[in-house]
Amino acid sequence: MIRQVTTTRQVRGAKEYQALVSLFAALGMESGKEWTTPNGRGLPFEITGKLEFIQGKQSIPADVWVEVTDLDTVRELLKKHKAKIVADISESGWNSRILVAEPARGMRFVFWQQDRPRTSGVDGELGASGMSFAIVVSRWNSFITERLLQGAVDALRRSGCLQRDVTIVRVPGAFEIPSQARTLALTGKYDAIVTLGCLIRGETDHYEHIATEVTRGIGQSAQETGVPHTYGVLTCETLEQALDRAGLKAGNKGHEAAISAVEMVSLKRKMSDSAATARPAARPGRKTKAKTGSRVG
Ligand code: DLZ
Repeated sequence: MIRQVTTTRQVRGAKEYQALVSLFAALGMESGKEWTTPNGRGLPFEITGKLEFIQGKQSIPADVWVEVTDLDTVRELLKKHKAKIVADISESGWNSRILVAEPARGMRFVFWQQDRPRTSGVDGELGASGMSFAIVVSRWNSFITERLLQGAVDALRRSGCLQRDVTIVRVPGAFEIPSQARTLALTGKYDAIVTLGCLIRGETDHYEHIATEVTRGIGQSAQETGVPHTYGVLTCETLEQALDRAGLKAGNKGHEAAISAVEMVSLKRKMSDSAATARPAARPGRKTKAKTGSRVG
């Protein structure tokens, strides 16, 4: 019978209306069509949610409860939008963290995030001391790829990796990255391979084919050699987009690929350490099979 439920909230002035609308758009909510009448205006936001009735006292009096995936980022956004924070992030007592804000006068929102279970999970660390890396970087679009390389080297050095433990290999274009990455992985000298390149759709014939082949080849080399490979190959629509991703607006993907490599090496070490401790001791009189093959990671 019921098709959908819309709950409405009325703000006092145009300024507050604008502030609320831009805050919720920044939080990633999809807006519908704004309507106007001589008496006012309204803008619906699409939500999937619940209509909850409560009897008795509400634990935190609020108009709307918004569950989020990353409360810390929401807090930053609230601050950026100069929304009033009534109660900063705290434990809720039901395995969640909550923050109470008043982005418009008298309108209270609880933003909350369910905590990740604390009992399980293994994370890699970000210290790269004692690790060795190979970076494969393509010369095609070197204006971009050299920036990615700078970002990657900077990330490794800042993570504690020595300069002598970073080998840089240049290849002609992105297409050559996978085969070179595999060659380096198979030497057994490197803990991880960082791959850097740049494909720009508007300027590349067979863009799709090259991009697919490069991505597949790098992934395959990682899986077949057992050496972590990280992906810093930009696949962009335009040169401007490539520039953004190589250090201007949207971070530096080379830097990110290098940090991921450090994390993957650490994770791999942790996993093999825990596998070694979990391995049952050989029973007396029973021969354990010797491991063969060279180390590739
Ligand atoms: C041929 C080509 C083209 C058209 N565009 C790019 C590109 O945008 N980015 C890139 O890294 N490489 C490009 N290449 C070169 C190929 O990757 C490859 O190096 C050559 O086809 C030689 O095998």
